[in-house]
Amino acid sequence: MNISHIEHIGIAVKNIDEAIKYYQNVLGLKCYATEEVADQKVKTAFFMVGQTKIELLESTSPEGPVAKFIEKKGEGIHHLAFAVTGLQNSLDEVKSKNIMLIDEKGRKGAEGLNIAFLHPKSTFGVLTELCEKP
Ligand code: CMX
Repeated sequence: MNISHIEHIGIAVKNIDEAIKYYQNVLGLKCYATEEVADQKVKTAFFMVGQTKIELLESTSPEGPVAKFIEKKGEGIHHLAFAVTGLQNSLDEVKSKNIMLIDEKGRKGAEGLNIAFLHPKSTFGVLTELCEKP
């Protein structure tokens, strides 16, 4: 596994517009992009902090993973994403170590990254994402 840095921290919110105001007006961070990821049923907003991003996530459907997470656990940190080189090799390695994968192969995520998730039941309760620039 070759992790270079924390690519982003995903935070589940009920209302992304209200949350953006907090990050901008209170923390003084700049929202540099927003994007809807239809596949994941989320609207996202991004803030850069050093080389790490904060990704706000609002569900676009009551059936989406973020809506289900908020229903169960409330708003808060939803996932941790690591930047890797060699996404498929990393997934193969993780699988060989008996960690449960949600995605066996990379797929397109926000900002055009190739992404894959590891199941929180295998990763000490933290939904873990591996990302690679295409
Ligand atoms: N962090 C930690 N635990 C989580 C979790 C999360 N984000 N989401 C779910 N869980 C836990 C639940 O609490 C539950 O635990 P218990 O069995 O102890 O109650 C267990 O995982 C199963 O949860 P569930 O509500 O039954 O949900 P599902 O099994 O249907 O799905 C998961 C869970 C993680 C497989 C699903 O949310 C998933 O595939 N996530 C990956 C995709 C995703 O989250 N996309 C949104 C972000 C997209 C982006 O960043 O672009």
